[in-house]
Amino acid sequence: MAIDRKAGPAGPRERALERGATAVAHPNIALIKYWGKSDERLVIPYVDSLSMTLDVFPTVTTVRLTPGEPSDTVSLDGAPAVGEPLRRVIDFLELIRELSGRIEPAAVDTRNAVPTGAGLASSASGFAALALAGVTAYGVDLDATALSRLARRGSASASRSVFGGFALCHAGRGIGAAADLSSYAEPVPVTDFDPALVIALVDAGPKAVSSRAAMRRTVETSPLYQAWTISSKGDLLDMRAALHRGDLEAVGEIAERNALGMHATMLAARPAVRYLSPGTLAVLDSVLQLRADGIPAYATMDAGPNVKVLCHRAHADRVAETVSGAAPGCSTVIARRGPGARLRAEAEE
Ligand code: 2P0
Repeated sequence: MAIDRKAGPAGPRERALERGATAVAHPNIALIKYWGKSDERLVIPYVDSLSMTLDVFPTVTTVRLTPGEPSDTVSLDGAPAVGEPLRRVIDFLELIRELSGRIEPAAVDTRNAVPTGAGLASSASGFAALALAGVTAYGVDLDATALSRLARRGSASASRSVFGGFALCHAGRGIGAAADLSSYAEPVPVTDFDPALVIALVDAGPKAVSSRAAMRRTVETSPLYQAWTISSKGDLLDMRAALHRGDLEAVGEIAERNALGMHATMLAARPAVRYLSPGTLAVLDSVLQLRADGIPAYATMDAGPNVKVLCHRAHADRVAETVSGAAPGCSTVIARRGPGARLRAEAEE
């Protein structure tokens, strides 16, 4: 919605525009993965995905309009952003400016409590926070669905971080504008399920291949890709039922097979994309050992070597201890389900 730009004394909304807006969002981990786009420009996923938003590693982003400045400025973890990250933020601000009818550039300050680019979903929390801070700073009113759809244009996984708890991102139906309109996330109501997710940081360095490039290569060259998209549909149905029952063993088994299947598609790409390191495999072995010892624990991996282990909260410390001993230098963080993106009150700043 365009805001009123008539001259006159500044109202509360104009004052808010001058101050800017700060939003907080958390990463999410997909239990049913998104991998591959049917439209790269519009960021339309080929498959539905379902995730749990975490209560750790928030991103805090402030967007402030800077009338009179020649261009947008972006600070990422205290340093000026350059190259691809800068371009992605500017392109995203351009979408918000189109919605707002305003043309002023903006200053963006974003801080991640998680290593950027290490397969720990910093783009999910990053674009969810940027979407909310950005629309607020530019005076655009969006409902949660529209905000999720907008966040998707930054990064498909960001559409899910708009919501807390569990969220389902719909793959787009049709092409072009129809696909854009039909691809967004929505909350999945899950009442009696509050597991722990033990994040095993095998290697927090930046990844060798961006997930964007890796998924393109997988879609274009992997003979296993289509088969995985088909099996993923069944996984999603099974996952929804398992979440509804609060059945940790079933949720874990489905999440693990879905993630391993996704990595199989990448390993079959030409050339192969391999995010799983020796440390990853050592952690996976320790998860199997935990299960053999009677502790329900299940692994999922994203576009990086780190492993996220789903387990009962009562077992989280034992699981963390076991997996951190499995690989040299491996550290762990215990997460639970966390909140959706929210604006931060001035008093908190
Ligand atoms: C996911 N991942 O569902 C999957 C599983 C990684 C593996 O979404 O290209 O940063 O910006 O839409 O969202 C990571 O990719 O990719 C991701 P883009 P994104 O969480």
